[in-house]
Amino acid sequence: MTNQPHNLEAQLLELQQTGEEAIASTDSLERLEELRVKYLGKKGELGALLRNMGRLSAEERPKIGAIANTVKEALQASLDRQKVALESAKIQAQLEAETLDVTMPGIFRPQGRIHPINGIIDRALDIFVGLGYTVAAGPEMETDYYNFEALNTPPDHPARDMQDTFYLPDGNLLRTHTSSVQIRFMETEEPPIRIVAPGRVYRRDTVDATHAAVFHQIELLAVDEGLTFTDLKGTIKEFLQQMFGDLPIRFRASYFPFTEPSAEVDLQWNGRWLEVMGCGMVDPNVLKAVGYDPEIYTGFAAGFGVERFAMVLHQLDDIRRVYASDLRFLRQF
Ligand code: 2U9
Repeated sequence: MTNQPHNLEAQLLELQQTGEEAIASTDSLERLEELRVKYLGKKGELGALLRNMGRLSAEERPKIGAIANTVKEALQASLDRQKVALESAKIQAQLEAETLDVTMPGIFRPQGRIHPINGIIDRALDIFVGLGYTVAAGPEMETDYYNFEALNTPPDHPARDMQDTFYLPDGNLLRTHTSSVQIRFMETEEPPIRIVAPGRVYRRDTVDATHAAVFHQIELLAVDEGLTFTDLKGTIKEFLQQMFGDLPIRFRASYFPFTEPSAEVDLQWNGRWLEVMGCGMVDPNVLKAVGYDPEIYTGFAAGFGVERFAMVLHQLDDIRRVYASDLRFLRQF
């Protein structure tokens, strides 16, 4: 009989007890809110019990009303307590999860280094950029035209031999020098030009301690009105001084199909003359091939092998070691 005072009082006290137990054992703030609605909400259990109060006698009503108030306050107090407890547990868990244990060992990240070949390329390009040159690049697979024909290299020249050049099945080839880059550049640009072309080149050499089938070259080219062999010598002297220090150099007459006159450059290193570069005035036929008028323009060019520079500067006796990926060796640079 729900409308009897003692019964209602007992029901209120029971509601308080089960409510307090349920609230104390909640483990989430969402569940706690559900319990608040269940007990104290508009359509909650406490409200449902109190709707029966109208049937009570005038003297019973304030007594039950007072009990209902204490039940409501007790449940609200438990909800508040549990809310504070759950919120602080949540913050505590978050703090623990985000704690940084400074005594843990660190993560090992091996330190990278610039490869000795790239180190030389970087230094050389820096020097030429300082002299006003722009860096140019082009494809490693080339046509016969860009690698040989435009460079005044006659069809019977030994460099064109199957023994010396890697030909591809489609008739193209792997460039044997970066000069093809300069030809492509001159085809689209007008003088004055100052460019430096670094890159991989391929030769069908016998591989030994000082020769590789793939190596790196840097070539420079300047074309302008009135350039002379003196400009070439001055440029090379400045470059070699910045690269190796102030050592004696000498120019020896030589021959290349794409330069005339041509020279090789020797550097006195530890008392011995070492050949370090080739150079010359751009052959008028090369200028003609790209549509420059050789009566107006002259040019100078030079080239060197990066591996050879690396061997001299780092005192290496076998170039194959820089490509062997042996970190004990590479870490020395
Ligand atoms: C154009 C015209 C001329 C580039 C030059 C050399 C001389 C030279 C070698 C050095 C050692 C290649 O790495 S190596 O084997 N190079 O001796 N190179 S003149 O002459 C050019 C380049 C581009 C249009």
